[in-house]
Amino acid sequence: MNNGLPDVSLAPRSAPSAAQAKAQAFGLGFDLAGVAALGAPETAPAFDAWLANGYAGEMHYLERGADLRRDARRPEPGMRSAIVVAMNYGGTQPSGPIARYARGDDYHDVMREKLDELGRWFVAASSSAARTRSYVDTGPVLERDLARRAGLGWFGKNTNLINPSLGSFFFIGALFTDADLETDAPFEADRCGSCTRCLDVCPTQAFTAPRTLDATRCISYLTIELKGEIPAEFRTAIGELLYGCDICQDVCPWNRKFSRELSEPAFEARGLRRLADGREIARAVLAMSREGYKAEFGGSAVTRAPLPRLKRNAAVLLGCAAASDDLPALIAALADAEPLVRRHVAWAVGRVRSDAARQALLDRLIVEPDASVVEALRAALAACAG
Ligand code: B12
Ligand code: SF4
Ligand code: SF4
Repeated sequence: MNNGLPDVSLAPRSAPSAAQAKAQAFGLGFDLAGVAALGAPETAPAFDAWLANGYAGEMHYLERGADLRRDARRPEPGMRSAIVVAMNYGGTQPSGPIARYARGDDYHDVMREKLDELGRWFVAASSSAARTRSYVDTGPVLERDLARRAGLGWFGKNTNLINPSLGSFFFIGALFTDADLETDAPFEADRCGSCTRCLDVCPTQAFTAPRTLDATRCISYLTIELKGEIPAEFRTAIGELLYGCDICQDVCPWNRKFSRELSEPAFEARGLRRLADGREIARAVLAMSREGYKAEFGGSAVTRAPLPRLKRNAAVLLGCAAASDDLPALIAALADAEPLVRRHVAWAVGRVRSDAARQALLDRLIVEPDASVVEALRAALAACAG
């Protein structure tokens, strides 16, 4: 029927171009932007093999969402392309006890807000109802795969995505849309060459091969994701690290040359996270109340580890330092409410190997109600004597 009006239902639907979407992304403060068509990731078999080898450890959500991760069209049916973005988090900041990515405001919130804004702009600039959805490690998506396909970089041997003009100290995010946008060429080159610095430096030898990480050995996993006991074999390798690990990125020549200054104020380090002295932070954490924890770490990525897990890490850090100056803080923490914390504190006290340390372990042994902590106290006493 022709009533003189244009037939809107048959009019071609128009959406912003890929170039306009990327320009908008840069305007919002993203450092890199590219477009990829959604589909089955080429690296899905590598992901499957990784799961089958048990390298995900306790990160069961990866296994649960595996089927969705195997095809980027599955998390939200009808979506067709993704504007993939990256945001620098300041690789020139000195390395320290808290990994760089977790020192400022939580990147999920910061990036999500910007991506949602990009989404609102995209919908408003489309001629008919368009759908978008933001992801920043907030859905079952293989983000590094998507980012490589959008041309943002290559998979380094340390598994991080590296961009030739930014290095690897950046976050990845994506805005899925139901529009067919012009795609960028995938990043095909491997610029690692014969370098193996990251593989050689890893303190826990967590790489089973180039580009394959056994997360259950990785300090990032051990200090953030692992809920229970840090296995004894890894404790001394953790050294000065309290939360996360940047070591295999610090040594990367691409980061040494191309890391950028922090430009996003939200990622600037706050409070204790500004400190370079791991022992000072660890002592403060060990003495922290729930309220203190919320005030100090609320709104940051550190809250991925609840307070007892963070105290466990603090005990391991102080145990690695094995300094008698830290003994008062450790002795106070032998009375912590959580057996998990007390077990790790007992280990740390044992590492100090002094008469005062031995006496503190004996004093606690008399009153300790938990059998698992009693066992840890006895092992620590044996270490003290040895
Ligand atoms: C689980 C997870 C972890 C785990 C496991 C990491 C790992 N390497 O597997 C742990 C807790 C250890 C971790 C640590 C870190 N993480 Co993390 N993590 C994730 C998460 C949620 C899923 C990653 C995953 O699926 N792992 C399974 C493996 C198989 O996949 P993959 O690591 O992505 O590897 C892909 C490629 O390398 C390739 N591949 C793998 N093997 C092979 C082999 C060959 C031969 C080839 C060609 C390709 C290939 O295929 C894989 C699948 O696409 C992503 C967010 C997301 N939704 O994707 C963030 C993410 C990967 N993490 C990130 C960050 C920042 C970190 C840390 C730097 C934090 C820190 N400072 O402590 C460290 C880095 C440690 C490291 N060397 O990777 C960023 C990485 C940004 C970047 N530039 O790459 C992401 C993308 C989060 C984000 N939105 O920004 N992380
Ligand atoms: S993040 Fe640290 S522990 Fe994990 S693979 Fe890299 S160097 Fe090893
Ligand atoms: S350190 Fe060397 S091998 Fe490792 S990711 Fe960087 S360039 Fe690649």
